[in-house]
Amino acid sequence: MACEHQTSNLKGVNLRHKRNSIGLIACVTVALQLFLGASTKAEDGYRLWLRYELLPKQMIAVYRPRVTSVVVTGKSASLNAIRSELVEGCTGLLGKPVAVADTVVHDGAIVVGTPTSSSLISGLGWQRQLAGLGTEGFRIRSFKLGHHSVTIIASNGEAGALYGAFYFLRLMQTLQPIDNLDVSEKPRLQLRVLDHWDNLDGSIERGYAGRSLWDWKALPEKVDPRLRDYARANASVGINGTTLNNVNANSQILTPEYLRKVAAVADVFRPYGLRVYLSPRFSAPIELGGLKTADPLDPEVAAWWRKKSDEIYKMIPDFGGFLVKANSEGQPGPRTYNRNHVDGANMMAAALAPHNGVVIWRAFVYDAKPGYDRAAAAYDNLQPFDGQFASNVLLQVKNGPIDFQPREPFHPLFGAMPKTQLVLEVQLTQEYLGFSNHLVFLPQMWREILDSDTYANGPASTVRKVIDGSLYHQRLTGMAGVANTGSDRNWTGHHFAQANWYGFGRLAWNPDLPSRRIAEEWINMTFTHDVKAVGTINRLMLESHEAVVDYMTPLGLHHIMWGGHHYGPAPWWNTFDRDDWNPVYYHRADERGLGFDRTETGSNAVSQYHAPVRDRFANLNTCPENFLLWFHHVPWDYRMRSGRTMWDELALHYQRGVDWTRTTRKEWDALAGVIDSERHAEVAKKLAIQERDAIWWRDAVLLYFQTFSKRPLPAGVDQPAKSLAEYKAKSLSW
Ligand code: GCV
Repeated sequence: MACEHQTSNLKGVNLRHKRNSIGLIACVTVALQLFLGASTKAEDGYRLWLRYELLPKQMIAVYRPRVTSVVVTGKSASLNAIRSELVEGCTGLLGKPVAVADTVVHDGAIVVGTPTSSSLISGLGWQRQLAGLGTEGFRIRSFKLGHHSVTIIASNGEAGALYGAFYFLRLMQTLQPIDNLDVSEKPRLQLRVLDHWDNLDGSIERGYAGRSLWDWKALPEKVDPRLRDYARANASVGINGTTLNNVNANSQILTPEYLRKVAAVADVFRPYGLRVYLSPRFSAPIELGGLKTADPLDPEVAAWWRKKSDEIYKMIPDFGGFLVKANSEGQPGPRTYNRNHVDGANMMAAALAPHNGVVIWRAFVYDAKPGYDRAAAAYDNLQPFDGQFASNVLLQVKNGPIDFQPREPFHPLFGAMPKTQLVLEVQLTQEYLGFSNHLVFLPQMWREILDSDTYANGPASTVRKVIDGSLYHQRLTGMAGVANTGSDRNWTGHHFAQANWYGFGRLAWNPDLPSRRIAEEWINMTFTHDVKAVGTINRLMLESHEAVVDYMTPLGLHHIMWGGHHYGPAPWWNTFDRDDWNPVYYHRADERGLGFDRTETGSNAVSQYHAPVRDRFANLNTCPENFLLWFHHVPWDYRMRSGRTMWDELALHYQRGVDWTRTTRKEWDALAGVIDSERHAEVAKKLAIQERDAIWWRDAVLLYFQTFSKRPLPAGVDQPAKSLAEYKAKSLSW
């Protein structure tokens, strides 16, 4: 095994090793692992980033004197969770049992709790500081308590204390100093929610990692112990909510039978600060209540929702609220009854308000009208209602105006509804990005959105500032992610897809975090501390998004996937009744050129953006090339900034994407020996699929567009492996 490497450190603990010392560490590590029985643990990915494997020897020597006991007084379920997490984590990382104590008798105690749970903490006089951090924020300090050097992790809430405990563990997992701590943290967004598109029959819409984690048949009698690990993982990154069922909802979820099941799940999640939300079907008053209508202005309907909310809160006192998809893709909604979105959302909000619940209303609404641009639809449908939603309604807006494409410009609703509480919705599950077969690190893409400047209040009015309340000072803030988890042993299908779950939580906690830092943390916690390997993997992760865009939809192309399942290319697709479900609607290829004209000469959807973004996008000469075909119909011979024609540039992007998959496979192969063989082999298999798919994408798309461009492939682009007819004949399999 070639272990010549330095051990990674994120901040400054110097850990340079020579080959010999690493050899020694490896031996000691193996011996200790055998001693601890750690070697029996399969590296199947189940433990996610909470593996708590033995740290490098030098760090153990540094940390051990500072971590001798865990002092968590009190007996609530959350305090028990904190205690057991710290004991398990510290013992695993440091290779020596860490004692549980009631009080501080030695140096190195880790004292955790709230002023209510711990007299040690209430005696510190930190009331003012803790009050400023809220119940989810925490303070961590290296402290002299009497004669003893200890670490205090304190919060005004047990959830905050738990987050602090995970923060402290992460410091060790990522080899940071823990000897002089003075940390104050609080989440920047209030609602940090995973949305599961899980159906009651156990299937998952757009799920690529097995079946639903919620076994509705077995619940509430039998609760899968795995749910506790799900909650731990979420708490470790600060996720505080989970919507259990698909937004394409089934009314049954609101029956007493199912609510008992939901309550059983909520009981497991509660100690980890994870609140449960549900997606109700708007027509439930008809389906469950036997009413003739679900008209939101009908007093009987409103009364039904009030009663239902009361019933829910009796069973689940900390229930989060409703996530609603209404009048979208066939779902019923207020417009079914000639009412509007505000009527629907506010009626439900009134039912939840007495219990402090919220309504999260989705802005993913688009109509099927002739000549209509889907990219303009959500804005047209929702923007006029700015300022009219009740104070416990949030409007959840996808990152881009179409639908979780590999790359989209930011959604024009960000910055267009200053009097509405907007939540950013991103998709962890890779519906349009190669399912759980392709390595793509999504925080890189989400950063792009968060950093996009809307210019709503002049320069520096970024999407991040719209959602975190710094631009409009809204009461409620949030970020939601469509979950990528399932019953697969490794949770997400692809080991690297775990990083998207991790990264979502980290960004929802702090939307300013650089994606490089998120990746670096995750790699250290999940794979290795080897500096060289961390560097390589980090680079591959950061490059991955651009690579996927290159081989799927470069230069602003979008929605050219195979119809229905969305895996693989089908730019020729034109058979759906609805125009806006057909790829040909989006790319508009013809003899003249390629792309959707969204300027004044076309749909003018670009006008929904503020100046100067609007002007930059609208002008062919200033439009960023990565959005060129999103906003413009561009001649095949149009000169790009590189001096090449658009056609040549397009083809070279596809080739570049393929090349990336090839070099990535080689680089990953070279990490054999640094990464455990089990996960190494599994990732290698996925990378082989990714290369196969990238080639397929390049060939199928270029062959098809070539029927319009009538130009040869430029030098440097491989000749297609099959004919266009063959690519059209059957979809890429996954
Ligand atoms: C849950 C896209 C997906 C649908 C999904 C929808 C949504 O259209 O293809 O599966 O439905 O988005 O976000 O509601």
